[in-house]
Amino acid sequence: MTFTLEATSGNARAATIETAHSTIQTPVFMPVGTVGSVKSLDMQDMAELLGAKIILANTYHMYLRPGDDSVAKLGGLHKFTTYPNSFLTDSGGFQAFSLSDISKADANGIEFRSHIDGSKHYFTPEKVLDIQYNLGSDIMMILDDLVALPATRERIALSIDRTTQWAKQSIDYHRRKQQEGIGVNQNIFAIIQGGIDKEFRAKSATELCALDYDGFAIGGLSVGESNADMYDTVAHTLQYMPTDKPRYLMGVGTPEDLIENIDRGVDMFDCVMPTRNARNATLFTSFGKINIKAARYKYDEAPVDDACDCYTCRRYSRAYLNHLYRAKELTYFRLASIHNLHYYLNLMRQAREAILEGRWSDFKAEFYRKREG
Ligand code: PRF
Ligand code: ZN
Repeated sequence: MTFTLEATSGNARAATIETAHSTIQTPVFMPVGTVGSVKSLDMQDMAELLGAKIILANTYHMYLRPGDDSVAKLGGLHKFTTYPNSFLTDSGGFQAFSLSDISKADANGIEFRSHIDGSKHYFTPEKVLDIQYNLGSDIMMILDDLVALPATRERIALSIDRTTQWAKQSIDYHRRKQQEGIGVNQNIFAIIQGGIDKEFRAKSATELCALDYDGFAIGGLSVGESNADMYDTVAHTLQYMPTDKPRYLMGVGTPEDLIENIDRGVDMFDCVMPTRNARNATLFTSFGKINIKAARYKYDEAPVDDACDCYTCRRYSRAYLNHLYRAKELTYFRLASIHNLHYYLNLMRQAREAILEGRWSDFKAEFYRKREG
């Protein structure tokens, strides 16, 4: 993977990441394709969605179903799904923690029960990399230890120490595997933890960023803390992260969250919000969110957003989407997801242009002004 920083405007960055499968221009939003599919869309839709050069898939889900060995037999994620661009795979730690009824971390890994059939499994730092070698993702995330908040300082300290220990094991294992010819074109990112505590974040970031990773993520945020706490923690943590590698904020967020964190120097994001909100009738527009199921749209022949040139807005009215939603028509999910993802990807593209042209702070001001208007 190569990372080329092209411009900064304030702390905001525009860069290009080159993987074996695509050229990714940052800031980038990665649509979530948990099980190798962005919900309600197919890979042709993804190809037509502007600038979608990377999708996030989940190790946890693909391991449980259809099984990473099955995906390997079918030629890996790219061949199996036909998506030609990049995949980033999350490690499974977060999903085991949030989806499993029972999950228990110890010094060596995480034990959890499948949310599908209740069967017992154990993830270690090495095991989640083996799964990701089978999947063939372009960017692999390492196993991290998450704690449910609120937690004691002792428990957070333990989480950081464990995450660092696992990060050392993971990078050693990966470099060893690469020497054996496995995962040669695959990149690996570490995940900084530490809650909203400044000392813990500094410690976690310093320890992890000393290791030979291809990029670094900030994890453990957007888990119920205030926006102000999230933004402060990101700004603080970024100080300890290298400027010549990608910086990824996991599981974030709203359009405002993206703008605020680009403003602080984050390059990569992922979130279920555009696709999940689409399915729940919440559509993003340049003037804020709208609830497409509301009665006021029943006879509204305008597109969702006049300023949007997505497939859905070019073709269909608010009235039609309102009807499809109320009738629970399956087509609604696709059209709404296309619009919301287009909104997110277009926002990133415009942000990038503004950074490249040195007018980031004007762009940010304009973003907020349109929402007030
Ligand atoms: N760790 C991992 N995946 C994640 C997170 C994390 O902390 C988050 C935090 N919101 C989202 N996805 N491995
Ligand atoms: Zn649209």
